[in-house]
Amino acid sequence: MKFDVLTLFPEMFDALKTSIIGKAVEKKLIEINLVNIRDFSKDRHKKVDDTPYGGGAGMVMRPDVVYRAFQSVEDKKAKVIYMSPQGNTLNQQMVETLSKESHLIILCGHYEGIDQRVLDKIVDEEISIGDYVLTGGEIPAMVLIDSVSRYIGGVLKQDSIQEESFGMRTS
Ligand code: 4FM
Repeated sequence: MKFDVLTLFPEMFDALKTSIIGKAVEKKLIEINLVNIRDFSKDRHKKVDDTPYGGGAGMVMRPDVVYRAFQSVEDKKAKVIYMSPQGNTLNQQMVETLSKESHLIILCGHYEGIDQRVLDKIVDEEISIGDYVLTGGEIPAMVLIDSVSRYIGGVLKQDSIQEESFGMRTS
């Protein structure tokens, strides 16, 4: 399984280097490629935010910058996921379904969100980790990577997936 993560804060994902996910990367069972959206700003000041198209309060991430970051990893076979409180709430069934994909591209939003025009163009599925608002999609992306990776063969020691689900209803 390959994960490409489009983010303004790639350093946050250092947390995944420890523990079981770090081991899975070392063993090449999963691959996590971090793409810094800011690298795709053409502005001299590396600006990535803008006032919303059509008006409104706050700032959104610029669609052109997000789109160029996406194009750097674009793959027709990949599923593109946007982490947002407006998405479908993640559950174990969705995690299991996503683990059958070969390539996930995860977009992490900041500010008041991402310009809707680029979301409409590139995103296949909007997913939330719960009904609360965070400052960014990075922690949700880590939750998604961690939960999905447990289903990849060899990541957990044998039988753990079922055993650890004993106390929980997954259907
Ligand atoms: C906040 C993204 C506002 C977009 C965020 C907007 C979140 C969540 C989350 C930050 N992501 N589950 N809850 N992201 O709060 O997934 Cl507009």
